[in-house]
Amino acid sequence: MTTSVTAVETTEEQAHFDALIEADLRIEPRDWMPEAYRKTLIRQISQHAHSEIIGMQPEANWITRAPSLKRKAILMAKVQDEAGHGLYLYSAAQTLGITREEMNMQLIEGRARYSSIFNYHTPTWADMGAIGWLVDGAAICNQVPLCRASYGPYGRAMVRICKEESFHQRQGFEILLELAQGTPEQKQMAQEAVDRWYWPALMMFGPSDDASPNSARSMAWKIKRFSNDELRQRFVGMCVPQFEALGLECPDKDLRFDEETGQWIMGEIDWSEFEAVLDGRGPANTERLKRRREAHDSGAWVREAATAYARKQAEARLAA
Ligand code: BYC
Repeated sequence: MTTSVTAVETTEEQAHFDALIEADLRIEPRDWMPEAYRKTLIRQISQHAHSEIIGMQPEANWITRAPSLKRKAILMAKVQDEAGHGLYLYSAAQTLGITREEMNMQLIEGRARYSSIFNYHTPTWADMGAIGWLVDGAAICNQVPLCRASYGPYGRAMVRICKEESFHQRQGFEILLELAQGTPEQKQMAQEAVDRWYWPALMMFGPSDDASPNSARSMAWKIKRFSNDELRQRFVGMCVPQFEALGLECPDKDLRFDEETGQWIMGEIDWSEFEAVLDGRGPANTERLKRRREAHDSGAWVREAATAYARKQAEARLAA
């Protein structure tokens, strides 16, 4: 008897959930949701949060060596923004019933994914430009549609994140523009950085649609609004005129415009490189996780102090 009542409730709840999705309304933390929807969101949002946190490292590498005080201040603000993005996203994931500590442990124990893009090195100042322009540019392309994700806390977090990413993208473009218009050596440095980051930025969008196991369901649930390939295509189309404005060359030598579809057709992506990075064998995977673990360990005293302070405050409130 109990089982069938539960079954009826679940069917009704499922129908209500389906109706909300169908009507393009939002699912909120208090709402019933299928377990698979909850799990998918926890997976995507926590991976996204981890990407923001690990993503601080390649740029933090240049804070002490930025070429001017102005550049240093801008870069510090940008890296700090990424930390903020990580925090909004962890908070959004927590509304789905996972703790911050669990997500953190998944990351530092190497059980969680974060974006492949942050496993590459930043050998020159121009890499700061290439990251801002290409990596934040790709992030905006992918994330603007996420502002309309069906899960309320995720979509709302994305609105602010996207505003900040726009600033990041423009500052990266401006770094590259200045270098591209500088001495031949500076222009060369800008070109080499773009050569390093272009293909990995295309890989940020994930595997091609026919190799993306999660896309169809995430799109049916309106978490993702466009497929990986659609967003990658949109990004390439955005980059072409910007390459021209910068006076830099696109590293994709097979890129061509298709008059019939009005789209840019890109050359072959080296998916074996993407798979290696996802498998932990990218240029910087090991050092990124090592650095994250060190930061976690060296921050232990801060967590202990904050916990002790909160306990004392609670005790004082009880005693009053
Ligand atoms: N890297 O079925 P698929 C930033 C995984 S940070 C690593 O297509 P899905 C910034 C995928 O997780 C912005 N893994 O999956 C920060 C899945 O594995 P699992 C980061 C990847 O989820 C600092 C498997 O491959 N942005 O902007 O439908 C400084 C199959 O893929 C990647 C986000 O996180 C990858 N590139 O689609 C500067 C955006 N691609 O979990 C800038 C939010 C795929 O099944 N996330 N995988 O083991 C998304 O939009 C989606 O999760 C993805 C993948 C498009 C990335």
